[in-house]
Amino acid sequence: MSTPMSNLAPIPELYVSAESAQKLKVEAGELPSWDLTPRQICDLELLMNGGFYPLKGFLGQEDYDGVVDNMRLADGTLWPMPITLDVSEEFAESLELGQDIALRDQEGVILAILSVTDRWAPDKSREAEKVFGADDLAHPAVNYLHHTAGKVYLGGPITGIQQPVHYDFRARRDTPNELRAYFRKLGWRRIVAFQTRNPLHRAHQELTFRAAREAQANLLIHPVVGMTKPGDVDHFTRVRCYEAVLDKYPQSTTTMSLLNLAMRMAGPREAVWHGLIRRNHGCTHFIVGRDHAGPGKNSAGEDFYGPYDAQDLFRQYEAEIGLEMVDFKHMVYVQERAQYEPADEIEEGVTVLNISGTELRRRLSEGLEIPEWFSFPEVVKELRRTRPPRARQGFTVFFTGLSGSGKSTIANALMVKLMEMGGRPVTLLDGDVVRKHLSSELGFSKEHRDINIRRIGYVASEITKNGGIAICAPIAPYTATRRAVREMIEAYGAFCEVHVATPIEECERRDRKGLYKLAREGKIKEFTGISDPYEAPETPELRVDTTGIDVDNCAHQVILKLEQMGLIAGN
Ligand code: PPS
Repeated sequence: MSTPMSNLAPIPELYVSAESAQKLKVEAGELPSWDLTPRQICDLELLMNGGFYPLKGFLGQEDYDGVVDNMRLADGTLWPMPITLDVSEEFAESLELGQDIALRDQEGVILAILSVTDRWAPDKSREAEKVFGADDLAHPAVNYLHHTAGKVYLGGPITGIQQPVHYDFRARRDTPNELRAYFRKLGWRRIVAFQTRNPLHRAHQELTFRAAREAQANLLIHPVVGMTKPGDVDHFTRVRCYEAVLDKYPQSTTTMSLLNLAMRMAGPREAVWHGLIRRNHGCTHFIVGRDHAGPGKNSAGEDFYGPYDAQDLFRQYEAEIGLEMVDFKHMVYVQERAQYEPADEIEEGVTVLNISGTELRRRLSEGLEIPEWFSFPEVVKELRRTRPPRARQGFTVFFTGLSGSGKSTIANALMVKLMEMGGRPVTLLDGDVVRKHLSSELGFSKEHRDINIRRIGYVASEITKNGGIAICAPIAPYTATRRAVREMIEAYGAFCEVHVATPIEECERRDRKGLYKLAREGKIKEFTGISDPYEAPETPELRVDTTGIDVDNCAHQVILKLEQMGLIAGN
C-alpha cells in the first residue's frame, strides 16, 4: 500500500531522462501507435507528472475492478476514479499482451510508451452504476462512457517521454513538483487548494478568504482547464477572469495555477479524487463546497447527488487522502450587512440575495445588469466579451422542405433583409450552391444526403461560432440528421428551423426546374417526395406555406420569428 508523500518532498514522475527520451522516441516510431483522445491526453499528463500518484500507468483489470467496486487499487490504496485507456475493438485485437505501444497526441507527437499488460471489455453499465451512481445518460461521464469511449480498455505501466504541449497560459501551468518547489521556496507550509470550473464571483472570493483564514493557510486557486462540464464557460475566458480576480487577493498569500484535469463530474468520488490530486500538488487543505463536481439533474429531473454527499465521503477518507477538508456551505449575500455569509448561519428576517448560474446566463444573453455585489466589473466585462447579448451573437436559420417549395427564394429574400439591417455578416448556403461547391461528388442516397447536410451543418456552426448569420436552404429530408445539425449549432448560438411546408401538389404544379416531370417518368431516381422520403419536422421554430403567399411576406414572418427569439433587435 502506498503512503502519502510528505507535502513538499518531490513526488515520483513517470518521465525518463531527456537523453533516454530522445532515444526512446526514435525507437517508438516503429511501434503500433494509438492517437490519444483529448480526455486521454489530460489523464496521461497527470499520470506522467505525478498528479495521479501512486498510479504508474493506465489501470489494469484487477486495479480497475477494485477501483470500481470499492475505490481501492488491488494493493488496497485509496483511488476513486478509473483511469483507463479506452480503444476501439479493431485496435485492441491487433495487439499482443506484453507489447509496447506509442501514445501520440493529436498531431502525432509521441508522448509516452504503454506496455500493455491487460486488455478487457468492461461492463460499462456496472462502471456507470458504481462510479457515477446511475447508468443514466443525463450524466455527462456516463454519456461519454457509452457514446464516446472505446469498447475495450488497455492497461499497463507508462514510460513518459514528454509533456503534452500547451500554447496557452504557459506561465500559469505547473506540475506537482513545480508547485511543491514554489511552496518550498516561499516557505509556505500550509496550503489550502480551491478547485473550480467556473468564473470566480464575489461569493467564491469570500469563501476562499474564509477558508484560508480558517485553515491558517496560504491559498492556491487551482482551476481546471482540461475538460469540465459540457456547456461551461470556456477556459480561455475563465482564465482571463481569474487573472482579473487574482489582483483582489493579497499577493503574498495567494497564488493561482492551472490544472489540466479532465473532470468526470462524479460528485462525492470526484471530491476524493480531487483531494488526492491536490495532495500530490503539495497542498495540505482542500475546500469542498456545496454540490462539489455536481453533474446537474438526472433524466428524472432530480439531482444525482445530495448537496453535501461529497463532504460526507471526503470526511470518511480524510486521513487516507492525507489532506484536511475545509467544508463550506452555500454562501449568499446579506443585503442589510452588505456581505457574504454561509446560508445556514443566517437568521430569519434578513434579505438574502443570490443569482444562480442560470440567471447569470440569462442576464448575459439579454444584456441585463449584473450587480456589483454579485461579481467584479472586470469579470463581468470578460464574460460579456465572450457571450455578447443574443442580438449580437451568431445564429443559423435552417430552411427545410421539398424541391420547389420556395426555400431558396425565401432564403434569398431573408438574406437581403438581414444585410439591409447590417451588424453581422450573412452567408447563404443554398442547396444547389452547396452541391456545386462543397458536395459536388455526392448523389442523393440517404448516406450522401446525410453527408451533405452534415457538411452544411459544420460550415453553419463555424459561421455561428464566429458571430455571423448562416442561412441554409437544403431539402434535408431526415429528422435525425437535422437534429444532429441543430446540436452542432446550438453549441455556439441559436438555431431557427423553418419548415417550408408547401404541399407536394403545389411544388409539382410549379415544377420550376422540370425535375418532377423527369422524376415521374422515372428518369431521376430517389427524388424527394416522389420516390424518396421526406420526414416533415414536428416542432420547427416556424412553418410557412408559400401557396398563395408572396415571398416577401414569408421572409417577413422569419424576421418576426428572429425578433421574437431575441436574435435581432426590434425596431
Ligand atoms: S439534400 O437531400 O438536402 O441533400 O438535397 P439538396 O442538396 O438540398 O438538393 C438540392 C437540389 O438537388 C436537385 N435534385 C434533387 N432533389 C431531390 N431528390 C433528387 N433525387 C434530386 N436530384 C436533383 C433539386 O433541384 C434540389 O434543389 P431544390 O432547391 O430543393 O429544388
